[in-house]
Amino acid sequence: MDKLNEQAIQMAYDLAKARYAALGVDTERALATLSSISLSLHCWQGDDVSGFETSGEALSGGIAATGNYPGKARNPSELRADLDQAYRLIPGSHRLNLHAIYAETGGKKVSRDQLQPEHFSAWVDWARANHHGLDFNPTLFSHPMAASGFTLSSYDPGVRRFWIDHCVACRKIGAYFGQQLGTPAVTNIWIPDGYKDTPADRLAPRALLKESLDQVLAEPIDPRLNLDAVEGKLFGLGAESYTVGSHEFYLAYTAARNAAGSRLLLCLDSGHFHPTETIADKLSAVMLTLPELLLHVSRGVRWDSDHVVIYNDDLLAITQEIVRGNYLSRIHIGLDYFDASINRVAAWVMGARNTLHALLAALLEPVEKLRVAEKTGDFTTRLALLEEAKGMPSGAVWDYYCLQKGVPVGLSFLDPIKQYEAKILAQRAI
Ligand code: RNT
Ligand code: ZN
Repeated sequence: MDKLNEQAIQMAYDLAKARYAALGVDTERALATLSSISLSLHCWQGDDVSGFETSGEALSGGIAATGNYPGKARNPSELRADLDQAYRLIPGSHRLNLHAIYAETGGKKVSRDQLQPEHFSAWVDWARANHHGLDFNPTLFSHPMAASGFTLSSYDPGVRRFWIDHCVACRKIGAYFGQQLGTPAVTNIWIPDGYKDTPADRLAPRALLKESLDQVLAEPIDPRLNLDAVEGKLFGLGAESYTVGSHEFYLAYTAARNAAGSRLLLCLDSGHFHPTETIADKLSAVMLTLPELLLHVSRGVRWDSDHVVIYNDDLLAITQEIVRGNYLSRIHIGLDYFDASINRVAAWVMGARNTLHALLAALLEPVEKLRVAEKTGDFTTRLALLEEAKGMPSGAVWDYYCLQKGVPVGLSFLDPIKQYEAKILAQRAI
């Protein structure tokens, strides 16, 4: 970045700052808040949800990464190098979200119900050195024990036992992350269980799931080390007619557990509802009762397709709700998509930058003025303010933020990615 551009960015920011000040919005305060937000980047964007298990089962569970862009990470050090490259281009300090299949077992086959903290010690060393908090997920798919399409809700007690033990092992690994890194891990359980066709019994698998979850969560863990979350869903590929772990199931389950004094987060994935249904309106509905939430920010196109998160109205509606509701300290924000048709590092960077930019736009809203207009019944002013906000120069504030944080401004984030692709990714055999 040459001097002239820096000056131009500074000048554009100064003008933007004055425009926002006229609306009663303090850009410096917005930037300070933005700087305190840590997104959890999903490790699985880097290798199409493959993981490093020696058996290397194909991706299952009704999710799919499509595309065959060259250069996917083939081992933990490649994945970490790709992540390092991504984090260098994202302003701020951010977390990493790991899945159990990213364990490093030194070439030894370790059954998922036997996973130990030591199998993640290299991730912890890397996270510590780079100031990333870690989050975690048991992997209840891509495995022979999930071949029937059922895991924690299977009619087979042996299958349930295996997955309960896996989830228990994962909570301990989450606590180890929290203890090693001084920031609690959010350990999120998502199961693929469901039927392709109309079930005769919708209740029995849910009763089994409830029983299994009760066992998984039986042992309390210090919330300063690990926080548990459960993620519902509407349908999966091959589970179009019935999903055991539906949104309502987990909403009721988390509400009941929290009411009984144990902390459990509900996870809302923005791709897990009907295509015209968005999660923005759900936040205020659940945050009155639930203490904390986990978000999986994703983008469904026609179905739960996990496209790269873009700066669109859906994303803005989510970030506006987070900011307007003052939920930043109670909502953990993670990304969740997997696109194998474009450069995978760029996919991480764009999704993260878009999410941060949308959070900034929300932080720059004239919230107080909007509230007054609404409360006094002045809906004309409310509409005018909302429309005005759309044209305000949040991009100039965003550019200045990137400059301040020492990351590329604007499209120049692509240059290092193209160089990395030519130098590193292109050398990897498919
Ligand atoms: C699947 C869920 C889940 C996964 C990851 C890989 O529909 O969204 O969060 O994407 O666990
Ligand atoms: Zn998800």
